[in-house]
Formats: sequence, structure tokens, C-alpha cells
Amino acid sequence: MYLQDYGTVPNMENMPGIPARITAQHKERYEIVCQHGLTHARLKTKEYYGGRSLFPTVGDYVAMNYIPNGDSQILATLPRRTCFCRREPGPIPRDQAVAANFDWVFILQSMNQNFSPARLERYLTLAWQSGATPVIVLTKADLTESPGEYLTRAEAVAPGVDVHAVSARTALGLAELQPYLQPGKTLVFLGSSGVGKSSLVNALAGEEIMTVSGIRESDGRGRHTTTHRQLTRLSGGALIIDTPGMRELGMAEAEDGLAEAFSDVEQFLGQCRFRDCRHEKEPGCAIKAAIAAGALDPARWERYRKLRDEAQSHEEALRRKKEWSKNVALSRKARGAKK
Ligand SMILES: Nc1nc2c(ncn2[C@@H]2O[C@H](COP(=O)(O)OP(=O)(O)OP(=O)(O)O)[C@@H](O)[C@H]2O)c(=O)[nH]1
Ligand SMILES: [Mg+2]
Repeated sequence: MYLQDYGTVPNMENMPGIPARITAQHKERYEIVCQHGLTHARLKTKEYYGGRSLFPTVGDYVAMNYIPNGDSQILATLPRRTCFCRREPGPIPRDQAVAANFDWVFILQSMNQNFSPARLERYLTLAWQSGATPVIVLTKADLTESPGEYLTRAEAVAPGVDVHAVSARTALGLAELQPYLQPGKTLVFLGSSGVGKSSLVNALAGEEIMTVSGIRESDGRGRHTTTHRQLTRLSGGALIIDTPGMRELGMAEAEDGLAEAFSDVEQFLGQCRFRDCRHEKEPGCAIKAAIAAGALDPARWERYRKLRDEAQSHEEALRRKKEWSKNVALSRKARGAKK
């Protein structure tokens, strides 16, 4: 097996060590693949805790010191081609890199009570922001008599995005996904617990690679069966990152993602009479006019606004945190200099 089988290895010129790709993370220990095969590695503390390199996530390429009879040492995270980030759940404003260096983001929702156009928009925004191309996969087609209705509702909130209806149980629609499964290309599967991400990995692989378990009958929610992100290579050469169902998908920076996911909404921005129009009661408001003319769905406009506000307040919180850390460091330095 070669590292080249796990995607395109970035340029390592002037970097120490050998290249490797992260296939899984278990707290401080990483599973990686390198020219010597699959092995384990840990971060070199000095390089990472000094803030010189971004902490690696699954899918990242890293520069590594290979140690044959123990855990290898990760020296640096190589530049990312694409990265899916969300706001880390919890009170402290932080970004969490869910996966990196993929070509397609598969957003999965099942055609039952899990289906939610508003949640699709949230995933689509961050998927476009990642730099890769989103694809919507509606799962459990065997459970519904009207997949067409779900397809139409998904397409309505996903302009320009391919939408597929599949069943891992009956293999219905799986052939439509074949064009994405190219050797060396990476797909990341995202979606709530229980939508069938791991079942789809198994169906595409033709073997039980990932553990799967039933959803709760009472409310259709999943049981958080997958507990860590895992990059798997299919025998045909495609790479899939399976992820645990996320309870929350908080907005991280999303300006470019919003522009792509809501191009139909943003086309009306900047056309109001007043440059600082708040789109409330101002005369000459292009948004209000588009809504009145039936060219813009008011509910979609409100959802867009909510996501944009959430992303902006996260960015503002990050900026304030950075400023605060800078001030603390400066005042420490000044105190040190007085001694
Ligand atoms: N009827 C039907 N059930 C499915 C299908 N795909 C998955 N399931 C069932 O849905 C349940 C959850 O599937 P998983 O694959 O574990 O879901 P997951 O998205 O990986 O969930 P987490 O790992 O918890 O994030 C299991 O009982 C599966 O058998 C399908 O196409 N049809
Ligand atoms: Mg799973």
C-alpha cells in the first residue's frame, strides 16, 4: 500500500520528516497512513502548543517523524485544500475542524421525521464554506412512498446542488453515487445521528466496515453509534470520512458559504435605496419588494438572516478573544520588562 492510494500528497519541499495522512483521532493519539503502512502517532508538543501549527483533524496531511517500534511524532499540519469547520459546542468561542482535504461533502438526511430544509441550509452553508462541493443524499428511500416530494423540498433550498435519494437497505439509487467514488477522491459524510451515514459507507463498500445500530422508535433519533471520525479506503480507491452525528452545527465563519448557499437571496442585497437599509420599514427596500413580488420566500430570507447573524457574532467573539489574548500577552511582557 502507498500513501498515494490515500489521495494527492501535498508538496513537502523544505519540510522535515515524511508525509502521512490522518485516518482517525482518539484523543491525543492519531491513526495515520504513511509509506510504511497504517500506524499510530502523537503530536510533537513543542511544535503544536507553541501555536505554530493548526491541530490536525481527520483527512489532514502532516509531516511526521517515523518511529518504527512506537508512536510516530507529528511535526506539522500541511496546508489544507478544504476544511469543514463548525463553532465548537460550549461557551468558549472556538472553531472546530471536523474534517479536511475532501472533494465532496455528502449531507445526509433521512426521509422521515429527520428531514429538515432549515437544517439542510445550515449544513449547505458550511459545506460551501469548506471549499468543496456539497451533495445532498436523502436516505432510507425504502421507507417512503413519496421520495419525489422530499427531493423537491430539498432542491428548493439547495440551488445548484445535486440531490440523490438512496436506500442502503435495498441499494436503490446507489448507482447514482458511483461518479463520486473515484480513486484518490475523498468524501466526507455529515448528518444527524441515525440518518444512515455508516450504513451507506457499508453499502458502498460492500462489507461491514462501520458499526450500525437502530434508531429510537419513539422519536426517530439516532443512538450516536459512531463515536469518532474515520477515514476508510474503499477497494475501488475512493476515500470516505464517516463522522459521528452532530447534535449542534453552530455557524463558524461563513461569508463565502452564505454567498453560495443563498445566491438566490443575496442577489437582492445592495439594491435598496439606502445603503444601510435594515430591510424593515425603510422605503425603497429591495428585499421587501422581492418578497411582495413573490420573488423571495420570506421564511427563507429569515433563515438566511439568522445564519448570517450567527456567523457574524461568532466572528466578532473570536476577534474579541484574540484581542484580549494579545493584550494579556503585552501586559505580561511589560510587567516582565519592569522587573
Ligand atoms: N429502512 C432503512 N433503514 C436504514 C437505512 N440506512 C440505515 N438504516 C438504519 O438506520 C439506523 C441508523 O443507521 P446508522 O448507519 O448507524 O446511522 P449513522 O448516521 O451512522 O448514525 P451515528 O453513527 O449515530 O451518527 C440503523 O438501524 C440502520 O439499519 C435504509 O436505507 N433504510
Ligand atoms: Mg455512524
